[in-house]
Amino acid sequence: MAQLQDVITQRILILDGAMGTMIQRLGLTEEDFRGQQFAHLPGLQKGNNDLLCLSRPEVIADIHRSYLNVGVDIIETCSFNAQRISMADYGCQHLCKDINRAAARIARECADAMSTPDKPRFVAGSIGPTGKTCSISPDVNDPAKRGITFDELVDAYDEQIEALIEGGVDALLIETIFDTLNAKAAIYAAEQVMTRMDKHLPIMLSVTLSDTAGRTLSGQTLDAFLASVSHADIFSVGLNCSFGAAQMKPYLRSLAARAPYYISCYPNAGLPNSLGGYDQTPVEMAAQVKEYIDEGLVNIIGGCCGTTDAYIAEYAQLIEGAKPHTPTKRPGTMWLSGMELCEVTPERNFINVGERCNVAGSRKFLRLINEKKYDEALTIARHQVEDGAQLLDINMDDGLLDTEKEMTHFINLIASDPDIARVPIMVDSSKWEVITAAVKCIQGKCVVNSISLKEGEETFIEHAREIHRLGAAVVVMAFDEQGQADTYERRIAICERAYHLLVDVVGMQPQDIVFDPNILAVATGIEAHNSYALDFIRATEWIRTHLPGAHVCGGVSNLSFAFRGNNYLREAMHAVFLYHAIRAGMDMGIVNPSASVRYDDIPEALLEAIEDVVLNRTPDATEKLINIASEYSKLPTMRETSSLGENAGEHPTLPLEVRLQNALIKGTSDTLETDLAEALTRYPSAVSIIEGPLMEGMKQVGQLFSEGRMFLPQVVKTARTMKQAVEILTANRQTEVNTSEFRIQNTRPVSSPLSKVTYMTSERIS
Ligand code: THG
Repeated sequence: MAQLQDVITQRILILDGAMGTMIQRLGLTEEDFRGQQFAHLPGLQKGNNDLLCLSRPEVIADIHRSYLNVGVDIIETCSFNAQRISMADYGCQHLCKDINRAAARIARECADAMSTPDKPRFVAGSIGPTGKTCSISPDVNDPAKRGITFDELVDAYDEQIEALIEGGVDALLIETIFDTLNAKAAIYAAEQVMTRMDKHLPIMLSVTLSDTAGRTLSGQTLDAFLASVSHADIFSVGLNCSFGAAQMKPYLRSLAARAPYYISCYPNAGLPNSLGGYDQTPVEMAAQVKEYIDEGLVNIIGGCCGTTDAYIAEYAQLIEGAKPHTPTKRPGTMWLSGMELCEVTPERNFINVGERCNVAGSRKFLRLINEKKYDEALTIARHQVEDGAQLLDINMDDGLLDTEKEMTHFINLIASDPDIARVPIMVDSSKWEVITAAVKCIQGKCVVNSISLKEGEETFIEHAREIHRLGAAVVVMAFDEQGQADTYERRIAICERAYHLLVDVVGMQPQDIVFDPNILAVATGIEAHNSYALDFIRATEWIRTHLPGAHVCGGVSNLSFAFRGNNYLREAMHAVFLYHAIRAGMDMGIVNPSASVRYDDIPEALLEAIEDVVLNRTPDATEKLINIASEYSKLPTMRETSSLGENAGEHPTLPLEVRLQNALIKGTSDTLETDLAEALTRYPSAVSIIEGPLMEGMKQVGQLFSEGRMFLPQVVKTARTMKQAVEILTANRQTEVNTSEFRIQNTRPVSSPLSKVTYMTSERIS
C-alpha cells in the first residue's frame, strides 16, 4: 500500500487497456475456453473470459505481459465477472473462489517479474458491477421489485474479494459502476473482508455514466455518487467505459473538481460504430487523453472497451514530466444525496425535512398505507418535494403494520420515481432491523433517524458502526440510560458524550452527525414544560459551539401538540420557534414543507404571546396564549386557501394533446383517466389516440433522452405511464392494441460491459 501511495504522488500512473478486447482478438473457441479441465461443464463457456484464468492461464499472462511491456504501472486481474451472480449465467458459481485466486496470482507473477525499484508494477483486482441492479426494477409493471438484494451482493463480493486478496492483489478496483447501491455493497464487502483478514488495501472506484445527461444508469449525478461513497476510505475515483475520451472530458472535469481522491480515467477507444467495433486509432485517442493531462485532471490513465496494448503504448510519452492531479480538499460540509446532491453548507443554513410520510404523524398517510394505496402515498411524497422539502422523512412505525415490509416497499417505490428520488431519505424508525433494511435499499447518502444511548454505550456503538459502514449519516436523540433529556444540562451532556463516542470510537466524520436535543410540546399547562423550547434553543447553540461539525435537527411540529386543530396557531408557533432556533444554529428541521405562515406576517399581539411561550419569558405565557389562541383559530394558512394538486390551476386550460404529452413526459398518471376519457370523445378510435398524441409524447421523450435532458429512470417512469394509458384505453374500448411499437429509440451508442443492462432496461421500456 505504501508503494502505490508513494508513487502516485510522483507521477501519473498508467493502467492497462481492455482485457476483453485483447481476448476477443485471439478468436478462441468453445474448446479453448473450456480447456481439458472444464470439458464437461454444461452450457456454453465461450465468452466466459474469467474462466480462462483456470483453463488457459498462459493466455491471460500473455495479455498482462503485453501491457506491462508498453509501460503499464497497474494491471487489472481478469476477474470482472467473477462473482457468483454473473457466474451463475455460465453455471460456474462454484468456481468463483478459484478463478479470483488464479486471476490474482497470474497478474501478481507477471507484475513481479517486471517490477524494478524505479518502476514497481501493481495489480488491481477487477470487481465488476454484476449483471443485476439493486436500485432498478427489472419489471416495468412493478417498480418496487428488485432482481437482487444488497445482502446478496455483499455475500457475492465478499467471496470474490477475499480470493483476490489471497491471490495477492495490491488494490481493489470496483469498476464500471452503474448503480451506486451495487457499489456500496462492494465497498461494504471490501471493508468486511479487509477487517477480517487484517489486510488493508486501497479501494479504487470507477463509475460509468450511461447517458449524455451525465447520470449513472440508476439516475445519480456524479456529485450525488460522491456523497454516497463519502463514508468510505477511498483511494481513487474515476470514470470508465461508455464514452470515448472526448465525450468523457466534461464529466471528468467536474469529478476532479469535487472528489477528494486521486482521479482515474479509462475511456473506450472512441464511440462504437454500428457493428459495435471501435474505429478510433491509438494516436487519435492519445491526443484526447493528452488534454486530460494538460488540464491536470488525472492521476491514473488507461483504456476500456476497444483499447489494446497499441493504444496504451502511446501513453508513456504523454505522461513524461507531466504533473499529476492534486486531489481537492474535502470541505467540512455535510453531503447527502438522492439522485442529486444535497449539501448542507453554512450559507445554506436550514434544510427542510418533509414530515408527512409518517404513519404516526399523518392520519392520511397511515390510511393510504393500510389500504395499500401506494400511488397516492407517493403523491404525498411528491408534493412535499414540490413544496420545497430537501429531504424526506419516512416512518412506518405502527403496531399494526409489517413495518419492515412497508418501509422497504415504499423506499423502493420512491427510488423508481425520479421526481421524488431526487432528494435524500431520512429513515425514521425506532426499530433497528427496519433501519438497516431500509438503508440497504437506498443508493443515495441517507440519514438514519435515529439512535440514542437509551440502551447504553455498547448497543449505541455497535449500531453507529453499522450505520457508518452502510454509508449513512445519523440523527442522535438526546436520550440515555436515564431516559429522555428534558433539561438544558442533560441535553448537552448526552450530546457531548455521544459525539465523543461517534468521533473517537466509531470514527464517524463529525459532519455526518446530527443531534436532536428533543423538541417537546410547550404550553401544555404543565409548568415543567415551560422551558422546553428555550432549553432546546440554548442546547442548540451549545452544540454548535462545542461539538464542531455536528448538525442540529428536530421534529418541529411536536412543539405545538397542545394546539391540535388550530393550524394557523401551530404554524405561527413553528415559525417563531424556527426563527430563534435557526439563529442559534439549528440547521435541519422535520417540518411540514407546505406550511406557509411566516414570522414576519404574524400579527404583533400574537407574535408577542408566542415568543413569551417559546422563550419562556413570563410565568403566565401559556395562559395568555391559550386565551388569544381561539381568536386565530379561524385564520387560514396559505395552503388551505389554495387548491393543492399536481398542476393546480394551469392543467385544465392546456389543450388535450399537450396535457397527454405532459403526463407522458413527466410520467404522472393522476390525470390520465379524465384526459383519455375526453380524448375518446374527440378521436375516432383508441388506436388513433395511441398513434396520435401518445406516440407524439413518446417521440418527445426519445428526443429529450437522446439530448441528455432526460435520464433513464425518468424514461422508465414514462414507459409505465404509457402502459397505463394503453391499459385505460383497452379497458374502455376492448380494443386489441399492439404495443410492440412503443420502443424508445435510443440512437446513442452504448458500450459492451454495460450494454447488457442497458439492453435489459430498454427492452422493458418497449
Ligand atoms: N425528532 C426526530 N424525528 C421525529 C420527531 C422528532 N420523527 C417524527 C416526529 N418527531 C416528527 N414528525 C411529525 C410529523 C407530524 C406531526 C408531528 C411530527 C404532526 N402531525 C399532526 C398531528 O399529530 O396533529 C397530524 C395531522 C394529520 O393527521 O394530518 O403534528 O422530534 N428526530
